[in-house]
Amino acid sequence: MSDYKALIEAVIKGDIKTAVAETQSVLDAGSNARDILDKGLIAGMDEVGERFSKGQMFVPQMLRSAKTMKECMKLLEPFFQEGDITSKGKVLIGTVKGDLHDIGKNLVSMMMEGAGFTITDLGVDVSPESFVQKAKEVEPDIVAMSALLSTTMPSMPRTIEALQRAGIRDKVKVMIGGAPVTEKYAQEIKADSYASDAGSAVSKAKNLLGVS
Ligand code: B12
Repeated sequence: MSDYKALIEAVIKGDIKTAVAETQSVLDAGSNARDILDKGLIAGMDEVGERFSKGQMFVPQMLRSAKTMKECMKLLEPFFQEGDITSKGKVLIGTVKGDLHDIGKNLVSMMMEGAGFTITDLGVDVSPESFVQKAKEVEPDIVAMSALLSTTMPSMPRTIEALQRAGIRDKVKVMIGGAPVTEKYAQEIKADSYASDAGSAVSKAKNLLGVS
C-alpha cells in the first residue's frame, strides 16, 4: 500500500517539483495510476478547496495547486489510454460560459479518449452559441458540459435550449458534470446523463451510446 501523504502535501503547497517527483516515485513503486489520481492528486485538491472555503488559502495558491496537479497528470496520462482503434463515438466537451475550471473537464476528456471516444474539446468559458456552432460542424454523439461554480450551472440548461432551437437536441445525448452538479439537477434540466467522476463518465457515455 502506498502512502500518498507527501504527494497530497505537495499538491496543497503547489510544490510542482516535489509533486512530480512523488508521482514518479509512487508509480515506480508499483501504485496504479487510478489510485494515485484519486487518493493523491484529487485528495490534495479537495483539501485545497476546503482551505479556500475556510479562508486559509486564496486564488493564487489555488492556481498553483491546479498547475501542480496538471503537471502530475501528464505522468499519469499514458496509463489511461486503452489504445482502441475504432472510435466508440464522438464527444464534444467544454466548460460552460463564465467558468474557467478545466482540470475535471480535462480529466473526463482524457479518460474518454483513453476509452476510445473521439474528443473535440472546446476549452473553458464556452457559450451556448459556441456549443451549437461546433455541434453542427462535428456532429457529436454526446455533448458534455462541465461546471464548477453554482453561478455557472444555469449555462447548462441555456445550452440545452440553444441546441433545441438549432434543431439538434434530438440528435445528441447531453451529459453533465462538475462538483456542484447533481443527478437531480441533470433530471431537472432534462440532460440525458450525469456522472460524478471521470471513471463513471466513461461507463455512462458507453451506456448512453449502447457500446461496450
Ligand atoms: C483549482 C480551483 C480553481 C482554479 C481553476 C484552475 C483550472 N485550470 O481549472 C482557479 C484558481 C482558476 C479557480 C478560480 C475560481 N474558483 Co475555484 N476551485 C478550484 C478547486 C480547488 C479545485 C477544482 C478541481 O480542479 N478539482 C479537481 C477535479 C479533478 O475535480 P472536478 O473539477 O470536480 O471534476 C471531477 C468531477 O466533478 C467530474 N466532472 C467534472 N466535469 C465534468 C463534466 C462531465 C460531462 C462529467 C460527466 C463529469 C465531470 O469528473 C471530474 C473528474 O473526476 C475547487 C474546490 C474543489 N475541491 O472542487 C475550487 C472551487 C470550485 N472554486 C470556487 C470558486 C468560488 C472560485 C472563484 C469564484 C474564486 C474567486 N473568488 O475568484 C474563481 C472562479 C473563476 C471562474 N470564473 O471560473 C468554489 C466554487 C463554489 C461554488 N459552488 O460555486 C470552489 C468549490 C472552492 C470552494 N470550496 O469555495 N478555482
